[in-house]
Amino acid sequence: MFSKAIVRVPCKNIMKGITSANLGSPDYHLAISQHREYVNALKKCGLDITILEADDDYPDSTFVEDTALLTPHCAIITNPGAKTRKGEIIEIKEVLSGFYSKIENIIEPGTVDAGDIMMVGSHFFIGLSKRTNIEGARQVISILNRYEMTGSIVSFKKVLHLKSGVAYLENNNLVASGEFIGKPEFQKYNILNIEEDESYATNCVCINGIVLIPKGYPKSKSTIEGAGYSTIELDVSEFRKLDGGLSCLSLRF
Ligand code: CIR
Repeated sequence: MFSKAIVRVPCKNIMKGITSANLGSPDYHLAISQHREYVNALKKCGLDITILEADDDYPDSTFVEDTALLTPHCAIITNPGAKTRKGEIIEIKEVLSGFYSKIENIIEPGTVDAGDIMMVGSHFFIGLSKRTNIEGARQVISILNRYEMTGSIVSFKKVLHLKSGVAYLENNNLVASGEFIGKPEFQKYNILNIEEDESYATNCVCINGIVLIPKGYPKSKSTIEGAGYSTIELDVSEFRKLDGGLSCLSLRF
């Protein structure tokens, strides 16, 4: 169960965020209202929310998920792979020190975006990507081992982050699309297959039994509801324009 989340309000410079999507520039005001709805949904899932102020120095700073891996035993502050995002960790570390007595750090030459890390109980799958390198993944695993948790490495080719293509919904259910569906390491889970034309919906988040899903993906909604979950649909069009999605917008713990 999660009881808390940390989010950061999108900043005015959000249109300068990193993107590979060809969907145009995000609208700041729409992003603000979509973010407000996101926070309301987290509250409906029973979470106490810490809302950090917008930070114009970091256009991508609303995607707080990438800055830390939160485990039941420690927080691991990442070293984000993109140069323009590295400074995001400074304030996140301060905020997390109010919640965690054990704080660990990923250090150069290791880089990690926590969007590449999926928690399944006390095991963590770590995707190697343009943002997370092998050295960063090894540092994460060695920290996890010190706290009696485990980690393993997953390689992939097509998406930005591991959790762009796979999401664990608890109870052995795993949402997956594209190259992740056939991965040997995921075959022990009940795979809920997201079709290629709805692959963006793979980035959903299960919070205390409720699944937040992006609005506009009806086949994925019915697949997830068919597995017994209630869902909350949220419009995240402005975050999608920056390759971001539902999981990226919060740190849940
Ligand atoms: C970036 O490229 O870093 C941001 N524009 C999007 C980050 C999305 N984060 C995530 O998937 N965890």
